[in-house]
Amino acid sequence: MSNLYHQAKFILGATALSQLPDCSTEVAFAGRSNAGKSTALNTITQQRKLARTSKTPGRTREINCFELDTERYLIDLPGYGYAKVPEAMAKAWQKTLTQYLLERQSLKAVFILMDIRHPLTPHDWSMIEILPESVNLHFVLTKADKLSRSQANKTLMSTAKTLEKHGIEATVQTFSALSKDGLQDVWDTLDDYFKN
Ligand SMILES: Nc1nc2c(ncn2[C@@H]2O[C@H](COP(=O)(O)OP(=O)(O)OP(=O)(O)O)[C@@H](O)[C@H]2O)c(=O)[nH]1
Ligand SMILES: [Mg+2]
Repeated sequence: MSNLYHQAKFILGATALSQLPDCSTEVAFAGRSNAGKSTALNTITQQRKLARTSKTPGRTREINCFELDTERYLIDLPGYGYAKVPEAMAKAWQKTLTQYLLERQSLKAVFILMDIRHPLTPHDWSMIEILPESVNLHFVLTKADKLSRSQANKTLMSTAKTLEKHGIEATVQTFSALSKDGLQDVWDTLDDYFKN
């Protein structure tokens, strides 16, 4: 079903929940600043310039909405935990994000992207704690190319174990935008969420 993702189109960058158009199913990409959310979206949609990426953390400031078709959206969320964002702005953003996660009716799943070298930071835990049980959770360990395959697998196992220990129901995978490792897993997972 990768064709569905290839046809993704940017529709708008929202600063408030009320600006987001209605759809029936959406999957949001969340994670720390610089985790690779926008890059992953570009890889998944096979469009190099769909979502803006940057070496500077804090690039994505709005809830960016990409339409696959009129009923299905992919959402690129601004990263959390970027120290250089002024406190007032970080607080305002936290409020919008919380509201989005709790109130967005069409939100089927959240992908939490984490740099494989820094999994499950305190900011990630705060995010996990906000999520209502009705929303599915899928973890993507990004930049897997930065580690050897065996190191990457080790982190995959330990992350899954830690989540299980905390009673968090979620799936976990590794991913690299560079090598495309894990791309098919992302497509398969999205297909499942968008199926019904
Ligand atoms: N080596 C490697 N670098 C990556 C990968 N994915 C992303 N990067 C790099 O990580 C940096 C951040 O990527 P972005 O996609 O802009 O990160 P983001 O999570 O959208 O960041 P914010 O918008 O600030 O929240 C960029 O320099 C990317 O080139 C990957 O799979 N491998
Ligand atoms: Mg981004």
